[in-house]
Amino acid sequence: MDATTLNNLRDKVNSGTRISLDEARELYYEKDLLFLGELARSVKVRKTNLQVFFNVNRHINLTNVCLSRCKFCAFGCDENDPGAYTMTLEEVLNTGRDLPPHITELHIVSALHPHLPFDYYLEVIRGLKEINPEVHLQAFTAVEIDYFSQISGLSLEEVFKSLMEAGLGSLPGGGAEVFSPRVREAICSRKASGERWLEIMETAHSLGLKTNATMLYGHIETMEERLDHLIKLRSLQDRTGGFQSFIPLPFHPHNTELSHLKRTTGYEDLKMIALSRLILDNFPHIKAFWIMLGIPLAQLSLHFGADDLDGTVVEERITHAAGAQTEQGISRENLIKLIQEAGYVPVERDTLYNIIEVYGEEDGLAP
Ligand code: V47
Repeated sequence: MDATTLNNLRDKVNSGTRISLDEARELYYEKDLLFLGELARSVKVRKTNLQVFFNVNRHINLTNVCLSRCKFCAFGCDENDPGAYTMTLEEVLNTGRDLPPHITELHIVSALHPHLPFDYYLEVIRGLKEINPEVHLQAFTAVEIDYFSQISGLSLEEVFKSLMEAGLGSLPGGGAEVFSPRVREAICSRKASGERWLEIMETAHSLGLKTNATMLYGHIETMEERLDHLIKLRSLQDRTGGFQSFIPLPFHPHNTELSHLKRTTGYEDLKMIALSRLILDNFPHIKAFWIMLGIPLAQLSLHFGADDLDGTVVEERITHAAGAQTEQGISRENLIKLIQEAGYVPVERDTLYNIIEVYGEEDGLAP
Protein backbone atom coordinates (compact mmCIF):
# COMPACT_ATOMS: atom_id res chain seq x y z
CA MET A 1 0.00 0.00 0.00
CA ASP A 2 1.30 3.46 -0.74
CA ALA A 3 1.73 6.04 2.01
CA THR A 4 -1.46 7.96 1.11
CA THR A 5 -3.64 4.84 1.27
CA LEU A 6 -2.04 3.86 4.58
CA ASN A 7 -2.67 7.31 6.01
CA ASN A 8 -6.27 7.32 4.81
CA LEU A 9 -6.87 3.95 6.43
CA ARG A 10 -5.25 5.13 9.65
CA ASP A 11 -7.53 8.21 9.69
CA LYS A 12 -10.54 6.06 9.02
CA VAL A 13 -9.79 3.60 11.81
CA ASN A 14 -8.87 6.37 14.23
CA SER A 15 -12.16 8.13 13.61
CA GLY A 16 -14.00 4.89 14.40
CA THR A 17 -15.26 4.41 10.82
CA ARG A 18 -15.86 0.82 9.74
CA ILE A 19 -13.50 -0.62 7.12
CA SER A 20 -14.95 -2.27 4.02
CA LEU A 21 -14.19 -5.76 2.70
CA ASP A 22 -11.92 -4.24 0.05
CA GLU A 23 -10.00 -2.29 2.66
CA ALA A 24 -9.73 -5.39 4.86
CA ARG A 25 -8.25 -7.21 1.86
CA GLU A 26 -5.71 -4.42 1.32
CA LEU A 27 -4.75 -4.63 4.97
CA TYR A 28 -4.32 -8.39 4.70
CA TYR A 29 -1.79 -7.93 1.91
CA GLU A 30 -0.02 -5.10 3.70
CA LYS A 31 3.53 -6.28 4.44
CA ASP A 32 4.08 -3.85 7.29
CA LEU A 33 2.90 -5.94 10.22
CA LEU A 34 3.82 -3.22 12.70
CA PHE A 35 1.51 -0.78 10.92
CA LEU A 36 -1.33 -3.29 11.26
CA GLY A 37 -0.42 -3.88 14.90
CA GLU A 38 -0.36 -0.19 15.73
CA LEU A 39 -3.73 0.34 14.08
CA ALA A 40 -5.32 -2.63 15.82
CA ARG A 41 -3.81 -1.67 19.16
CA SER A 42 -5.29 1.83 18.85
CA VAL A 43 -8.73 0.23 18.49
CA LYS A 44 -8.05 -2.02 21.49
CA VAL A 45 -6.96 0.96 23.59
CA ARG A 46 -10.05 2.94 22.57
CA LYS A 47 -12.28 0.05 23.64
CA THR A 48 -10.57 -1.26 26.77
CA ASN A 49 -7.70 1.09 27.50
CA LEU A 50 -4.68 -0.80 28.88
CA GLN A 51 -6.83 -3.43 30.53
CA VAL A 52 -6.33 -7.06 29.62
CA PHE A 53 -8.91 -9.57 30.75
CA PHE A 54 -8.62 -13.13 31.97
CA ASN A 55 -10.77 -15.51 33.98
CA VAL A 56 -10.39 -18.42 36.33
CA ASN A 57 -11.97 -21.35 34.58
CA ARG A 58 -11.73 -25.07 34.00
CA HIS A 59 -12.34 -26.94 30.76
CA ILE A 60 -14.24 -30.22 30.77
CA ASN A 61 -14.48 -32.42 27.68
CA LEU A 62 -17.21 -34.95 28.43
CA THR A 63 -16.34 -37.38 25.64
CA ASN A 64 -14.10 -37.65 22.60
CA VAL A 65 -16.28 -40.19 20.79
CA CYS A 66 -17.45 -38.34 17.72
CA LEU A 67 -19.51 -39.04 14.62
CA SER A 68 -18.16 -36.00 12.85
CA ARG A 69 -14.48 -36.96 12.59
CA CYS A 70 -13.36 -33.63 11.13
CA LYS A 71 -10.06 -33.85 9.28
CA PHE A 72 -8.50 -31.07 11.33
CA CYS A 73 -9.30 -32.71 14.67
CA ALA A 74 -6.98 -35.02 16.63
CA PHE A 75 -9.31 -35.20 19.62
CA GLY A 76 -12.37 -37.00 18.23
CA CYS A 77 -12.28 -40.77 17.76
CA ASP A 78 -14.46 -43.82 17.21
CA GLU A 79 -16.09 -45.70 20.09
CA ASN A 80 -13.73 -48.64 19.89
CA ASP A 81 -10.50 -46.70 19.46
CA PRO A 82 -7.98 -47.25 22.28
CA GLY A 83 -8.10 -43.66 23.58
CA ALA A 84 -11.90 -43.34 23.49
CA TYR A 85 -13.52 -42.11 26.71
CA THR A 86 -16.89 -40.92 27.94
CA MET A 87 -17.30 -39.46 31.41
CA THR A 88 -20.13 -40.88 33.45
CA LEU A 89 -22.47 -38.38 35.07
CA GLU A 90 -20.90 -39.22 38.42
CA GLU A 91 -17.40 -38.54 37.10
CA VAL A 92 -18.51 -35.17 35.77
CA LEU A 93 -20.15 -34.30 39.07
CA ASN A 94 -17.05 -35.37 40.99
CA THR A 95 -15.03 -32.98 38.84
CA GLY A 96 -17.61 -30.34 39.76
CA ARG A 97 -17.13 -31.13 43.46
CA ASP A 98 -13.38 -30.63 43.20
CA LEU A 99 -12.96 -27.24 41.54
CA PRO A 100 -9.94 -24.99 42.02
CA PRO A 101 -10.29 -21.91 44.27
CA HIS A 102 -11.63 -18.66 42.78
CA ILE A 103 -13.17 -20.47 39.80
CA THR A 104 -16.03 -18.63 38.10
CA GLU A 105 -16.55 -20.66 34.91
CA LEU A 106 -16.74 -24.21 33.61
CA HIS A 107 -16.13 -24.42 29.87
CA ILE A 108 -17.67 -27.61 28.52
CA VAL A 109 -17.08 -28.75 24.95
CA SER A 110 -17.24 -32.34 23.77
CA ALA A 111 -18.06 -34.33 20.64
CA LEU A 112 -21.01 -35.74 18.70
CA HIS A 113 -21.40 -39.00 20.60
CA PRO A 114 -23.46 -41.65 18.75
CA HIS A 115 -25.40 -42.95 21.78
CA LEU A 116 -25.57 -40.42 24.62
CA PRO A 117 -29.11 -39.02 24.89
CA PHE A 118 -29.86 -35.30 25.22
CA ASP A 119 -30.88 -36.03 28.83
CA TYR A 120 -27.24 -36.82 29.69
CA TYR A 121 -26.22 -33.26 28.77
CA LEU A 122 -29.18 -31.81 30.67
CA GLU A 123 -28.22 -33.83 33.73
CA VAL A 124 -24.61 -32.67 33.45
CA ILE A 125 -25.68 -29.02 33.41
CA ARG A 126 -28.33 -29.45 36.12
CA GLY A 127 -25.98 -31.43 38.37
CA LEU A 128 -23.01 -29.07 38.00
CA LYS A 129 -25.27 -26.09 38.68
CA GLU A 130 -26.69 -27.70 41.80
CA ILE A 131 -23.20 -28.33 43.16
CA ASN A 132 -21.84 -24.88 42.19
CA PRO A 133 -24.68 -22.39 41.79
CA GLU A 134 -22.20 -19.49 41.54
CA VAL A 135 -20.12 -20.98 38.73
CA HIS A 136 -21.12 -19.92 35.21
CA LEU A 137 -21.59 -22.80 32.78
CA GLN A 138 -20.35 -21.93 29.31
CA ALA A 139 -21.17 -25.06 27.41
CA PHE A 140 -21.70 -26.68 24.01
CA THR A 141 -20.69 -25.32 20.63
CA ALA A 142 -23.34 -24.43 18.07
CA VAL A 143 -22.47 -27.72 16.34
CA GLU A 144 -23.33 -29.69 19.50
CA ILE A 145 -26.56 -27.71 19.87
CA ASP A 146 -27.48 -28.66 16.29
CA TYR A 147 -26.77 -32.30 17.15
CA PHE A 148 -28.88 -32.13 20.34
CA SER A 149 -31.78 -30.88 18.24
CA GLN A 150 -31.35 -33.87 15.88
CA ILE A 151 -31.08 -36.53 18.59
CA SER A 152 -33.91 -35.14 20.73
CA GLY A 153 -36.31 -34.14 17.96
CA LEU A 154 -36.67 -30.77 19.70
CA SER A 155 -36.49 -27.40 17.95
CA LEU A 156 -33.47 -25.18 18.52
CA GLU A 157 -35.53 -22.96 20.83
CA GLU A 158 -36.68 -26.00 22.85
CA VAL A 159 -33.12 -27.29 23.15
CA PHE A 160 -31.90 -23.91 24.36
CA LYS A 161 -34.78 -23.42 26.77
CA SER A 162 -34.25 -26.84 28.38
CA LEU A 163 -30.52 -26.19 28.75
CA MET A 164 -31.12 -22.70 30.13
CA GLU A 165 -33.64 -24.04 32.65
CA ALA A 166 -31.02 -26.59 33.72
CA GLY A 167 -28.42 -23.84 34.23
CA LEU A 168 -26.64 -23.11 30.94
CA GLY A 169 -25.17 -19.60 31.06
CA SER A 170 -23.63 -18.98 27.63
CA LEU A 171 -22.13 -20.67 24.58
CA PRO A 172 -18.45 -20.97 23.62
CA GLY A 173 -17.44 -20.04 20.09
CA GLY A 174 -16.19 -23.37 18.73
CA GLY A 175 -17.35 -25.32 15.71
CA ALA A 176 -17.30 -22.28 13.42
CA GLU A 177 -14.08 -23.37 11.64
CA VAL A 178 -14.42 -21.46 8.33
CA PHE A 179 -17.96 -20.89 7.07
CA SER A 180 -17.11 -21.53 3.38
CA PRO A 181 -19.14 -24.51 2.04
CA ARG A 182 -16.10 -25.52 -0.03
CA VAL A 183 -13.91 -25.80 3.05
CA ARG A 184 -16.53 -27.56 5.17
CA GLU A 185 -17.26 -30.08 2.44
CA ALA A 186 -13.56 -30.94 2.34
CA ILE A 187 -12.72 -31.05 6.06
CA CYS A 188 -15.88 -31.34 8.16
CA SER A 189 -18.73 -32.42 5.91
CA ARG A 190 -20.64 -34.36 8.59
CA LYS A 191 -21.48 -31.49 10.87
CA ALA A 192 -23.58 -28.32 10.83
CA SER A 193 -22.94 -25.97 7.91
CA GLY A 194 -21.61 -22.46 8.34
CA GLU A 195 -25.09 -21.10 7.67
CA ARG A 196 -26.54 -23.35 10.36
CA TRP A 197 -23.81 -22.28 12.83
CA LEU A 198 -24.83 -18.66 12.29
CA GLU A 199 -28.55 -19.51 12.59
CA ILE A 200 -27.92 -21.27 15.92
CA MET A 201 -25.97 -18.30 17.27
CA GLU A 202 -28.72 -15.93 16.13
CA THR A 203 -31.29 -18.08 17.96
CA ALA A 204 -29.13 -18.17 21.10
CA HIS A 205 -28.77 -14.38 21.03
CA SER A 206 -32.52 -13.93 20.53
CA LEU A 207 -33.09 -15.94 23.73
CA GLY A 208 -30.67 -13.73 25.66
CA LEU A 209 -27.67 -16.06 25.66
CA LYS A 210 -24.28 -14.45 25.05
CA THR A 211 -21.84 -16.40 22.91
CA ASN A 212 -18.31 -16.26 21.54
CA ALA A 213 -17.16 -16.86 17.98
CA THR A 214 -14.05 -18.51 16.55
CA MET A 215 -12.33 -19.09 13.23
CA LEU A 216 -9.97 -21.99 12.65
CA TYR A 217 -7.38 -20.77 10.15
CA GLY A 218 -4.18 -22.06 8.60
CA HIS A 219 -5.42 -25.24 6.88
CA ILE A 220 -6.99 -25.32 3.40
CA GLU A 221 -8.91 -22.05 3.48
CA THR A 222 -8.09 -19.10 1.26
CA MET A 223 -7.59 -15.55 2.46
CA GLU A 224 -10.93 -14.62 0.80
CA GLU A 225 -12.66 -17.33 2.82
CA ARG A 226 -11.19 -15.97 6.04
CA LEU A 227 -12.37 -12.47 5.18
CA ASP A 228 -15.84 -13.76 4.26
CA HIS A 229 -16.02 -15.53 7.63
CA LEU A 230 -15.15 -12.34 9.50
CA ILE A 231 -17.60 -10.20 7.52
CA LYS A 232 -20.42 -12.74 8.17
CA LEU A 233 -19.71 -12.55 11.90
CA ARG A 234 -19.71 -8.75 11.78
CA SER A 235 -23.10 -8.72 9.99
CA LEU A 236 -24.68 -11.08 12.52
CA GLN A 237 -23.29 -9.04 15.38
CA ASP A 238 -24.86 -5.90 13.82
CA ARG A 239 -28.23 -7.64 14.05
CA THR A 240 -27.96 -9.23 17.51
CA GLY A 241 -25.08 -7.77 19.55
CA GLY A 242 -24.86 -11.19 21.23
CA PHE A 243 -21.18 -11.98 20.64
CA GLN A 244 -18.78 -11.13 23.43
CA SER A 245 -15.46 -12.14 22.01
CA PHE A 246 -13.81 -13.46 18.88
CA ILE A 247 -11.02 -16.02 19.09
CA PRO A 248 -8.87 -16.71 16.01
CA LEU A 249 -7.62 -20.30 16.36
CA PRO A 250 -4.42 -21.29 14.51
CA PHE A 251 -4.61 -24.83 13.15
CA HIS A 252 -2.38 -27.42 14.85
CA PRO A 253 -1.74 -30.20 12.32
CA HIS A 254 -0.06 -32.91 14.44
CA ASN A 255 -1.96 -36.27 14.60
CA THR A 256 -4.69 -35.01 12.23
CA GLU A 257 -5.58 -36.05 8.69
CA LEU A 258 -4.04 -32.77 7.61
CA SER A 259 -0.71 -33.46 9.30
CA HIS A 260 1.15 -32.72 6.04
CA LEU A 261 0.30 -29.04 6.52
CA LYS A 262 2.65 -26.69 8.33
CA ARG A 263 1.72 -24.85 11.51
CA THR A 264 1.03 -21.16 10.88
CA THR A 265 3.85 -18.70 11.54
CA GLY A 266 3.89 -16.17 14.37
CA TYR A 267 3.70 -13.48 11.67
CA GLU A 268 0.44 -14.94 10.36
CA ASP A 269 -1.00 -15.36 13.87
CA LEU A 270 -0.30 -11.74 14.81
CA LYS A 271 -1.74 -10.59 11.51
CA MET A 272 -4.97 -12.51 12.16
CA ILE A 273 -5.29 -11.00 15.63
CA ALA A 274 -4.79 -7.49 14.23
CA LEU A 275 -7.11 -8.01 11.24
CA SER A 276 -9.81 -9.46 13.48
CA ARG A 277 -9.62 -6.42 15.76
CA LEU A 278 -9.85 -4.10 12.74
CA ILE A 279 -12.68 -5.88 10.90
CA LEU A 280 -14.81 -6.85 13.91
CA ASP A 281 -15.37 -3.30 15.08
CA ASN A 282 -18.61 -4.36 16.80
CA PHE A 283 -17.05 -7.17 18.88
CA PRO A 284 -16.20 -6.00 22.40
CA HIS A 285 -13.24 -8.38 22.82
CA ILE A 286 -10.58 -10.23 20.82
CA LYS A 287 -9.19 -13.20 22.68
CA ALA A 288 -5.65 -14.55 22.30
CA PHE A 289 -6.12 -18.13 23.52
CA TRP A 290 -2.72 -18.72 25.13
CA ILE A 291 -3.07 -22.51 24.87
CA MET A 292 -3.10 -22.38 21.07
CA LEU A 293 -0.77 -19.43 20.51
CA GLY A 294 1.82 -20.24 23.13
CA ILE A 295 2.58 -17.75 25.88
CA PRO A 296 5.16 -15.50 24.17
CA LEU A 297 2.92 -14.98 21.14
CA ALA A 298 -0.15 -14.50 23.32
CA GLN A 299 1.73 -11.75 25.17
CA LEU A 300 2.77 -10.14 21.87
CA SER A 301 -0.84 -10.34 20.63
CA LEU A 302 -1.75 -7.80 23.29
CA HIS A 303 0.22 -5.26 21.22
CA PHE A 304 -1.68 -6.31 18.09
CA GLY A 305 -5.24 -5.74 19.26
CA ALA A 306 -6.07 -8.63 21.62
CA ASP A 307 -7.45 -7.69 25.04
CA ASP A 308 -8.17 -11.09 26.61
CA LEU A 309 -6.02 -14.16 27.28
CA ASP A 310 -8.85 -16.53 28.28
CA GLY A 311 -8.33 -18.48 31.45
CA THR A 312 -6.59 -20.89 33.74
CA VAL A 313 -8.15 -23.84 31.80
CA VAL A 314 -6.61 -26.59 34.04
CA GLU A 315 -6.93 -29.40 31.52
CA GLU A 316 -7.01 -28.92 27.74
CA ARG A 317 -7.37 -31.91 25.46
CA ILE A 318 -8.37 -30.68 21.98
CA THR A 319 -5.25 -28.74 20.98
CA HIS A 320 -2.95 -30.94 23.00
CA ALA A 321 -4.16 -33.97 21.04
CA ALA A 322 -2.98 -32.01 17.97
CA GLY A 323 0.49 -31.35 19.33
CA ALA A 324 0.19 -28.11 21.31
CA GLN A 325 3.37 -27.58 23.34
CA THR A 326 1.83 -25.32 25.97
CA GLU A 327 1.00 -26.42 29.50
CA GLN A 328 -2.49 -27.85 30.09
CA GLY A 329 -3.34 -25.03 32.46
CA ILE A 330 -1.87 -21.95 34.10
CA SER A 331 -2.23 -20.39 37.54
CA ARG A 332 -4.11 -17.16 38.13
CA GLU A 333 -0.90 -15.64 39.51
CA ASN A 334 1.02 -16.47 36.35
CA LEU A 335 -1.70 -15.01 34.14
CA ILE A 336 -1.50 -11.79 36.13
CA LYS A 337 2.27 -11.78 35.84
CA LEU A 338 2.41 -12.35 32.13
CA ILE A 339 -0.13 -9.59 31.44
CA GLN A 340 1.94 -7.21 33.57
CA GLU A 341 5.16 -8.29 31.85
CA ALA A 342 3.57 -7.31 28.55
CA GLY A 343 2.86 -3.83 29.93
CA TYR A 344 -0.87 -4.08 30.60
CA VAL A 345 -3.26 -4.01 33.54
CA PRO A 346 -4.65 -7.47 34.42
CA VAL A 347 -8.38 -7.55 34.98
CA GLU A 348 -9.97 -10.70 36.35
CA ARG A 349 -13.44 -11.03 34.87
CA ASP A 350 -16.31 -13.46 35.00
CA THR A 351 -17.69 -15.07 31.83
CA LEU A 352 -19.96 -12.10 31.07
CA TYR A 353 -17.09 -9.62 31.55
CA ASN A 354 -18.20 -8.33 34.93
CA ILE A 355 -15.03 -7.18 36.62
CA ILE A 356 -13.95 -9.22 39.64
CA GLU A 357 -10.63 -7.51 40.35
CA VAL A 358 -8.23 -5.07 38.73
CA TYR A 359 -4.63 -5.88 39.68
CA GLY A 360 -1.99 -3.28 40.40
CA GLU A 361 1.69 -3.72 39.58
CA GLU A 362 2.48 -5.00 43.05
CA ASP A 363 -0.13 -7.77 42.85
CA GLY A 364 1.54 -9.71 40.09
CA LEU A 365 3.93 -11.73 42.16
CA ALA A 366 1.46 -12.77 44.82
CA PRO A 367 1.86 -16.46 45.72
O1 V47 B 1 -14.21 -25.95 17.41
C1 V47 B 1 -10.06 -28.50 16.78
C2 V47 B 1 -10.69 -26.08 17.22
C3 V47 B 1 -12.25 -25.60 18.76
C4 V47 B 1 -7.98 -28.23 16.27
O2 V47 B 1 -15.36 -19.67 23.20
C5 V47 B 1 -8.49 -27.00 16.64
O3 V47 B 1 -14.01 -18.77 24.64
C6 V47 B 1 -6.47 -26.00 16.29
O4 V47 B 1 -13.61 -23.27 20.29
N1 V47 B 1 -5.92 -27.16 15.88
C7 V47 B 1 -12.63 -25.82 20.20
N2 V47 B 1 -7.75 -25.89 16.66
C8 V47 B 1 -11.99 -24.78 21.10
C9 V47 B 1 -12.75 -23.50 21.08
C10 V47 B 1 -12.45 -22.46 22.11
C11 V47 B 1 -11.24 -22.43 22.76
C12 V47 B 1 -11.02 -21.46 23.71
C13 V47 B 1 -11.99 -20.55 24.05
C14 V47 B 1 -13.19 -20.59 23.38
C15 V47 B 1 -14.26 -19.62 23.76
C16 V47 B 1 -13.45 -21.55 22.42
O5 V47 B 1 -10.91 -25.97 18.60
C17 V47 B 1 -12.97 -26.40 17.72
C18 V47 B 1 -12.03 -26.26 16.54
O6 V47 B 1 -12.31 -25.10 15.83
N3 V47 B 1 -9.78 -27.21 16.92
N4 V47 B 1 -8.95 -29.15 16.38
C19 V47 B 1 -6.63 -28.30 15.87
N5 V47 B 1 -6.06 -29.44 15.43
